[in-house]
Amino acid sequence: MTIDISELQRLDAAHHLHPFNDNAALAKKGTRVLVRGEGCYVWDAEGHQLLDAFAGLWCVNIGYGRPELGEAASRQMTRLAYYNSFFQCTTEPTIRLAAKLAELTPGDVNHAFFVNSGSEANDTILRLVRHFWAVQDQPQKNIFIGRHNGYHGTTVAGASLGGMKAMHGQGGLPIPDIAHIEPPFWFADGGDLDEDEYGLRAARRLEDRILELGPERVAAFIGEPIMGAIGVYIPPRTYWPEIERICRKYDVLLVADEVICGFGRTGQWFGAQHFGFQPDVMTLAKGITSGYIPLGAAMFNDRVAGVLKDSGGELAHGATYSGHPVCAAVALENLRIMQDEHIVEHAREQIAPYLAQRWAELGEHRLVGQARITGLMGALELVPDKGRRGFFDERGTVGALCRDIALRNGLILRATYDSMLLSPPLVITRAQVDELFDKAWKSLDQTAQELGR
Ligand code: PXG
Repeated sequence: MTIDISELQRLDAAHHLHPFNDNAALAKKGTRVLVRGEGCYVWDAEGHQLLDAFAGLWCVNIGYGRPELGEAASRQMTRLAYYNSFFQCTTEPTIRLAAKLAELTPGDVNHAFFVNSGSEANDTILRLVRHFWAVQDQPQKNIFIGRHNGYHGTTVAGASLGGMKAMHGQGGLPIPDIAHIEPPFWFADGGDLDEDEYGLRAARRLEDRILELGPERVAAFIGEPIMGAIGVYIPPRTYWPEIERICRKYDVLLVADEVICGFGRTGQWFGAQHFGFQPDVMTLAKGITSGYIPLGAAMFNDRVAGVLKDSGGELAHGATYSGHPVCAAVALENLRIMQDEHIVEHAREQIAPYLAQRWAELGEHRLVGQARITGLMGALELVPDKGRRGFFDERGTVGALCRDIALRNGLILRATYDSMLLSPPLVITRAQVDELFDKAWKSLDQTAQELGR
C-alpha cells in the first residue's frame, strides 16, 4: 500500500497540534511521517532509513520491532482488556509488575503507584509526598526543591518541578511551594574548580536553600540522576552522595526522577545505582515498556508507603488507567526480554566502553568543545572556539543546523541548544556504533563548512 504523504501532511497541518513545535512553521514545511522500525533503525514514509541514535525519545531501550511485546498485548487484550485497581480490585499483570519493579529498584523502594506517563508519576509524587508529611502532623513541610533547567514533565506539577523557563512562561507556572537551585553543569559553571570540588559545591546549594527555607518546610528534593532534556548534564561523581547526605541530615525525601536514566541507560538498571545513592522515591516511565505502550510508575520506599498505607483513610488519588493490565503485560514482557537477553549487561560491558572511545574521537572535531558520556547517554557540546568553555552568541542555531544535516545523512540526533544528544537503543551493536560515528563526523564536518560560508 502506498502512502499519500502530501495528503497526510495536509491533514496533519489542518488537525494536529504537535507538542514542542512551532506549529505554524511545521504546517508550512510538512511533518515527517514515520512508518516502520526495526532494531536501531526507523523508516519514514518517503523510504529514508534512519539510524535512531535517540531511541525515539530516550525510550526504545530494547529497540524497535520486537513481536513479543505485541503478542503480550494481544494475549492480555483478548483475555481481559481492562479492569481497574479501584474498588478493592486489580489484575494479575498489575500485581506481577509491581513485584518485579520492587525487585529491580534499589534498596527498600518496594511500592508502585501506576499512572500513564512520567509527568503523571511526578504529579503523583508531589501529592503523595505532601500527604505523607501532612498525615504526620507536618502539613507545612510541603516545599519541593528541583533544579533550574530540570525536566520532570509537562503536567502542572511536572512542569513546575522542572525548571524550564519556556514552560513556566506558558500557563502560569510554577505552582506555589516549589523552589529551584542551579544545576550541576561544570562546562558552563565550574570556573577553575576541578570537577570533584565543583560537584560538592553544586550539591551544597541544596543545603543553602534548605536552610534559607527552613528544614521544617522542605518536603523533598527531586532530580534526574543525569539531566537529560536540557543537554545531558552529567554531574561529577561527588554530587549525588553529597545530595544524599544533605537530604538525610534535614529529613528531606530524596526523589530520583529515573524516567530517562532508568532501565539501563547508564549501564546500570537505574541512575541512582550508577552514582551510588539510595532514593526514597523514584519516577519511572519510558524504558519501563521501551516506549511500546504508555506507562509510568511512582515508586515509594517502605517508610513512605508505610505511612501512606496506615494513614487511616482512603488515598484520594488515581486514574482510570492506573495499573492498566495491557500496559503492565507489555512492561513485564519488556523486562523479561531485558533480563533474559542481558541487555543492561550488553550495554554496560559490550557497548559503553567502545561508545565512550568513539565519542571521545568525535570530541576531537574542531566544532566540539566537550564530548560527555555515561553509559549510553551522551552529548557533544558545539562551540565557536574549541580552546574555551563558551557558547555561540545565538544559542541553538548551530545545533539545529547540525541536527538537520545529520538527518539528511540518515542519523537521528537530538539538539538542545547547541548540544547534540545521544541515547541509542541499548541493543545497538559495535558495527552500528561505527556507523553512528561516521555519520556524526560527516555531519559535524558539513556543519562546520556551512558555518564557514
Ligand atoms: N521526567 C524526566 C526526567 C523526563 O525526561 C518526564 C519526566 C516526563 O515524562 P512523560 O512521559 O510525561 O513525557 C520526562 C520526559 C526531550 C524530551 O525533548 C524529554 C522528555 C519528554 C519529551 C521530550 O528531550 N522527557
